[in-house]
Amino acid sequence: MHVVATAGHVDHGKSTLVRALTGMEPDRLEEERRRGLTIELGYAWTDLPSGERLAFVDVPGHERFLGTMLAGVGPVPAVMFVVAADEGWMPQSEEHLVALEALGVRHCLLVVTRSDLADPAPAIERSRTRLTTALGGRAHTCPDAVLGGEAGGVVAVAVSGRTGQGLPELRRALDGLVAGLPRPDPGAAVRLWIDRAFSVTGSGTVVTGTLPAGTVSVGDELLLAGEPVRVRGLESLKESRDTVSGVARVAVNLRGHDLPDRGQALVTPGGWTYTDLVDVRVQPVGALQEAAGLPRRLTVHVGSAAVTAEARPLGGRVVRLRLGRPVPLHLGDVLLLRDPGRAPGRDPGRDRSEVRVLAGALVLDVHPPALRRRGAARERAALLETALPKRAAPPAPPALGGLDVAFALRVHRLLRAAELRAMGVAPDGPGVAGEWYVEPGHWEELGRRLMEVVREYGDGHPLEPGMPVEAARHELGLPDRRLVGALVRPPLALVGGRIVAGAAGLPASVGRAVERVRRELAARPFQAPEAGRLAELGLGPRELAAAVRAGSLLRVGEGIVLLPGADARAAELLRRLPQPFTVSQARRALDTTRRVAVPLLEHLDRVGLTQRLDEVHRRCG
Ligand SMILES: Nc1nc2c(ncn2[C@@H]2O[C@H](COP(=O)(O)OP(=O)(O)OP(=O)(O)O)[C@@H](O)[C@H]2O)c(=O)[nH]1
Ligand SMILES: [Mg+2]
Repeated sequence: MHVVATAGHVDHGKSTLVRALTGMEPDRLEEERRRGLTIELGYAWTDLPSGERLAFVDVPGHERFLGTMLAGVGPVPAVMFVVAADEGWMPQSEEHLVALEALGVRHCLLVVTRSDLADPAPAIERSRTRLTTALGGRAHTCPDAVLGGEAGGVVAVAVSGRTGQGLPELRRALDGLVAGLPRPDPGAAVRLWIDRAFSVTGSGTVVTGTLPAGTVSVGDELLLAGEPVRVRGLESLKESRDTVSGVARVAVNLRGHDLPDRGQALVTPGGWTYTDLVDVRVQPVGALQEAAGLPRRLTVHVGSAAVTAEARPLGGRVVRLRLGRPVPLHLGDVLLLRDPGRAPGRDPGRDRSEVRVLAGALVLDVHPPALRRRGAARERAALLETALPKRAAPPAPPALGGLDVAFALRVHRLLRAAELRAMGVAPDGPGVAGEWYVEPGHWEELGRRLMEVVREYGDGHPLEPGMPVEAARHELGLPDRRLVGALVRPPLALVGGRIVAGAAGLPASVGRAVERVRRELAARPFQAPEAGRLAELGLGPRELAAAVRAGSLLRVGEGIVLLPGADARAAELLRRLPQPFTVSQARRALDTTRRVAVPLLEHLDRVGLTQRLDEVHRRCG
């Protein structure tokens, strides 16, 4: 199935055309039929010559219902743009076009109707030029844009909804339009913006919307305004279904739930970030010249939602929006910014041709940090601009925005897999540690800083056997110890919960051998490797001397090496013995042999950690 929305000035014949194409009545309300005016969104569908099923979301053209028009167009990938031959391009034609431009809708078919009343040629000419400049002008961002005709502009069809003239051509053109639409991912996270909610006797609450991608099935648990709800039943185009994948019109039964408002969304748990603070990159459209000219108070439209917002320009085109309520968003979502200042009808002095749509806004961050320092706003704007992939020409639809895991990490440096998923940029490979993903340059920098802090710690605490992992985590400002663990690479080593600066400056093969010794010592701290073992590892007197100089090993006697700090640790154990003690008692306490115990005790005597009392006795502490 495909879904296409209508667009165009009031009374230009949108609903008449939908009726003629589908045989269904898009204007369901009695008031609509009485006034001959669309007020609410209308739904109808037909089968095209190719056999593809096409559903229409018919929008109102009256300027007062712009919000409803945007709710209809918001989640829909393509538009049938209707212009009356006898009236030509009109203010809401322009306003709707500017909205499509802002939203990044690039799939558009021009239909000049009421051709029985006037020659369609002038209206085609004027509208085609305008549509092509606004939408086709950025065709390089959308290679499959529906362009056509000799001039390479938007495809145009002349019809009459009254006489039926041109309808077969229109059906074929619609087939061409939907054939060019991207195939959405059925595995994508679901976000069904609710455009209608009602109660059905016996079934309870039903909500409807356009599902742009992903799959909804009966029994699924989704979130509605952050609260879990169960899908009790499902329909698409009046047919009962067990499962529906986008693009599709769907009606979801949420038995027992209160009636939600339009603009709420049903979403996959964990698939979206609910946020009321976003940093965006603004693309002015219509009359707005630059981001700095945005009014402070705005209405933000996304999907079928319209929320109030306060805008704070951060620098260049980057703007921070504080939304009136949290909405589920992804990086790369496109918001439409509208001036709420002058509501139509309430301000008779308003120029009726004025377009209230101001800009499209590409969501760059759904978790922006607080900006406290002077200059922080500018730095933030610069960071976001430089993190953007170079080829992107935002705002563009998500698939075209090119915002991916790498972008999110350039902005945040360090994120959990779940956070990335909720931002809409699910990682495909493994992280650096557990669920953590880190920007590669930052990871390298952290590795260098860890080396530094471990060295500094060693200098400040010469008697300790290395830096505790928790102290390093704190020093580097990391949120998880596992990250520190993953950063420990030679010449650093993890020994008994501490990080020791290993064989820095040694040749790689020696470094590796020293690491082996250090690992063995970590398990049995006072069982110094025997001469045979050292020889086997290629560690002769010269190599051992270098390792000792590098601070990787501690030499306590001829050919006897232990981990740095082993002497302090030995003193700690010896202090607990009944004083004075003998070599044998020390040997047992340290779980070692005389081969090590004797030179180690002599070393302890030398550094003052033990005192020799006579031939057999020593004291410690
Ligand atoms: N002669 C003629 N009249 C038409 C044609 N299409 C629509 N009309 C008339 O134009 C008027 C408006 O038609 P609608 O289809 O309601 O227009 P609309 O664009 O849906 O209007 P809104 O939804 O309110 O924006 C109606 O009186 C229709 O009968 C056409 O092709 N030829
Ligand atoms: Mg209508």
